[in-house]
Amino acid sequence: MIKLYTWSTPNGRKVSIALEELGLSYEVIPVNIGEKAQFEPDFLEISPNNKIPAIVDGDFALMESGAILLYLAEKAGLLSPPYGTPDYWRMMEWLMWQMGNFGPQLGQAHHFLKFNPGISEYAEARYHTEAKRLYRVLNLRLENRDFVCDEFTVADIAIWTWASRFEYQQIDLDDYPEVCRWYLSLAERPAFQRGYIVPVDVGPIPLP
Ligand SMILES: N[C@@H](CCC(=O)N[C@@H](CS)C(=O)NCC(=O)O)C(=O)O
Repeated sequence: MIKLYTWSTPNGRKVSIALEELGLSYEVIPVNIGEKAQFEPDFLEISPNNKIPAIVDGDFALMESGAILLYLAEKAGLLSPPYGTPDYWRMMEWLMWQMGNFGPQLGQAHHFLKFNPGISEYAEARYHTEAKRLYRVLNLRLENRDFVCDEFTVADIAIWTWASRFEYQQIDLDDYPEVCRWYLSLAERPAFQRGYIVPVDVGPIPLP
């Protein structure tokens, strides 16, 4: 059974939602990052960068949500096009877009806009502007598409969990109609609803 070390955050939920979508059985080990549990020596053995999520499958430990999503998709043989095909690299492109942009930049928006308002007008404007730019990029990509790639993949899961914090980012999803449609359609999936409340049920999925 896969052990999932996680907390109720966008990066953590990527993995619980993927596990639910893939139908893999897993055991949850909550790592309360608000109480600094990510710095405990036992957890650092599994996740040397002191961040959730991480998994342990047998005696194999893996950190970094993007790597974990690819590992799980490969293990289950689902949510990823065949390795090496153009579709595979398209999925990888959007997964890397999330890991390098629609995650780190939105995380900065959370830091300045939601948790530390008034500390830096410059940083608030910078990350809000960047958040809006990223939503415009995603909106364009989703025109005439049900999913970020031609089929539903782990890239959708990775991007969706960050979009679910639209309120923190001061983003009005109605300004991005294609994103809004895609977001709502995924929010209806039972696996998203089950994975969203792991490890702590903090209430329903936010809806615009
Ligand atoms: N690139 C990493 C980022 C993971 C990450 O930032 N995790 C946050 C929660 S979403 C965390 O554990 N923060 C605790 C800390 O920074 O001490 C991934 O995608 O897994």
